[in-house]
Amino acid sequence: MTKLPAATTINKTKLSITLGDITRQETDAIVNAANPGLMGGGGVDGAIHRAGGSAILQECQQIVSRQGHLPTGKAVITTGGNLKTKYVIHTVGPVWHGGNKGEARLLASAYYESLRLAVDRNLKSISFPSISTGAYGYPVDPAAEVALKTTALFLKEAPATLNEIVFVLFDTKTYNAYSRAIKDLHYQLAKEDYDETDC
Ligand code: AR6
Repeated sequence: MTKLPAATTINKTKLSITLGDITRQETDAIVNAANPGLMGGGGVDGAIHRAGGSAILQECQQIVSRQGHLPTGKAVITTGGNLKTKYVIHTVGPVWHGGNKGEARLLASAYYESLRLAVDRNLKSISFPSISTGAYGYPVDPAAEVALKTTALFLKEAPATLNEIVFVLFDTKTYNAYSRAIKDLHYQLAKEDYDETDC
C-alpha cells in the first residue's frame, strides 16, 4: 500500500498531521475549539481548561467582559496556564446546519484568524484540533479540506514567520480524513509548482 504523506512544506513552514491529545503539545500556541461564551465546555475545550487551570478561564472572563461573546469565525489569545504551550488561541467554529449557512466560510475564518493572531505575536509554531467536527457536527472530510486549504492559502500569502503547523487529531477516523486531505494538498501544490516552472 502507498504510504500517504503526513506532512508537506509551504513557503518554508512545515505542515503536518498527528494522532494525539492537543493538551500535550509543546508548540508556542495551541488552538481551542471554543464556544462564544469562552467559559469552557466539553470536547477539546474541556480538556484544555482542565489541563491548563484557572488562569486561562480568568483571561477568558476578562475578554468577554471587555468585548462580549466571541463571534463565530473570530479568535482571541490567552496564556497557556499550566500547559506546556505558552498560549491558547480560542476560536469558534460554525455549527453544521447542512452546509448552506456559510459554514465553510466561517470554518475557514476560524483557521485564518487563529493563524493571523499567531503571526501577529511572532509565534513560531501552532497546533490545531479539528475545529467543529465534534459537538458542532461538521462532517470531517469537508472540514479537513477547508482546514488544510485555508492553512495553505494563508502560508502562500503571509511572510514565512511560522516554522511549524501541526494538526493534532484525536481519533483514527479524523486522522484518516486529514491524511487524505493532506495528500490531495501535497499533489495540488506539486502540480502548481510544476505548472509555474513549465511556463
Ligand atoms: N486533543 C485533540 N483533539 C481533541 C481532544 C484533545 N484533547 N478532545 C477532543 N478532540 P469538539 P467542536 C477532538 O467537540 O465540534 C465544546 O463543548 C474531537 O474528537 O471539541 O468545535 C465547546 O465548548 C473532535 O475531533 O469541538 C463548544 O461548545 C474535535 O476535537 C463545542 O464543543 C472537535 O470536537 C465546539 O464543538
